[in-house]
Amino acid sequence: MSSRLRKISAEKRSRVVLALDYHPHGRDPLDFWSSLLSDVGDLVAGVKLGLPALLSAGVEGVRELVESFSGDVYFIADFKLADIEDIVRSVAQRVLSLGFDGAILHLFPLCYSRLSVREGGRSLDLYGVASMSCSSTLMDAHLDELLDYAARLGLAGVVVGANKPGAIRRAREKLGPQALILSPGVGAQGVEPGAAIAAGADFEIVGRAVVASPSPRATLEKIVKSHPPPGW
Ligand code: O7M
Repeated sequence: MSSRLRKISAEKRSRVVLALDYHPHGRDPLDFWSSLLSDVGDLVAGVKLGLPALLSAGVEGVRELVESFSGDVYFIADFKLADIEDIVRSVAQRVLSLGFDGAILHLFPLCYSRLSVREGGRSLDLYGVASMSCSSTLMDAHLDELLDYAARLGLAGVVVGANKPGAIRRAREKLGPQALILSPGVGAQGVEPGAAIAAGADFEIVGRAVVASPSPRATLEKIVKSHPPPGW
């Protein structure tokens, strides 16, 4: 359960998590993402940074971006962690020290028993990948097991591809109203904005449709309008 993500989402009336993976060739990535967030930060509840951001902006660049905007943006580290519990916990701990609010891990290793990550008064929200937006039949064949595992671990939520409305509905059925469902695949991967929310997701993760758009703000405004306002 993430009260901070819900709170920011309610204040901004946005169900968008912006994925910052892409930056135009020849543009300094940190510069580009900073000016993009200055322009559209009021329209996004969360920002997701993964290996593409880490490899192009470096750890200090990522720290700077998070520090600059974390006042009213919820930051999720998407390194899709998949390892033994000690390693996942130690990476997650460093992710929390970088200022992130949440982190994404893979569930399929089934290696974890207790993963609470805290520092000072802060704790890291963890999200498990339950179903991907590619046609991964292996994971989808084990959807119920992955969802049961996410529930046993008491995760804040799960990631389920926006192109898989049946899996979104199943995740909601099994995890209940408190778990957050984040759905990628909207825009560049072909799913219409609003489709995942209509199936029961809480947030749509959008990357290139906004970040590579000639008018990111107008594109985001359209996406935000396609969603029912958050009811929390
Ligand atoms: O909107 P896009 O296609 O430019 O970006 C989609 C983002 O969502 C990108 O950051 C991917 O890593 C991520 N994503 C998927 O596209 N599919 C998945 O199944 C899972 C993710 C994801 O975010 O996993 C945590």
